[in-house]
Amino acid sequence: MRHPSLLARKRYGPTRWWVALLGSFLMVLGLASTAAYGRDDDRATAAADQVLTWTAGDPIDHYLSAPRTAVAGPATIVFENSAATGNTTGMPHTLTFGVSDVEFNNDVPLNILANPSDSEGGKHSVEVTLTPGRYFYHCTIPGHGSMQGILTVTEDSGGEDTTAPETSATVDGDKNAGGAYIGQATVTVAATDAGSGVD
Ligand SMILES: [Cu+2]
Repeated sequence: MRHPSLLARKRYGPTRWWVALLGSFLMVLGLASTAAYGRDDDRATAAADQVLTWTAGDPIDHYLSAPRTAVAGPATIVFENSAATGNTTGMPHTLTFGVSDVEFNNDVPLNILANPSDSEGGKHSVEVTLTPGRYFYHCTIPGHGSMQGILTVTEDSGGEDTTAPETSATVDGDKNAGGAYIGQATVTVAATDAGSGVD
């Protein structure tokens, strides 16, 4: 976890000088904050690790579980129709993505047939690349027409950090009766960002 904080401590002479310098410090701080936005490599990698799992069992009118949403990019699709997911009858099912309806994404020709006694024990994994939009999936076994649903895929934001860092600037020194600093004053600026840290 990156947890840097920008901490600057400087001493300046005449009051009017450090006021100008404080301004330039805050400008630099602002630029650094902007640089801290943008893609976070750790989270971009995490998106490639997404695993989407469908399960099926004895019912012929619905999957036992199915994801509703996913993030665009690489994904591992797991379809399990096994004794472990409650299949006691040996009923086969498919997880099939539609590729012919213009209303939906047609770029992933997924078609997995699984049953508890197949070579994989009913649990299959396939690597795919999803694009933003909606995928229609269904089971193609005759009589299983109600086994269907929609997977909605959203744009990968890349873990973009849209929250600005928290910044502060404090002045420390002796003041006169009018509140103006006398002689030297110390300016401390700091910035923290709980999300991506501060560069
Ligand atoms: Cu089925």
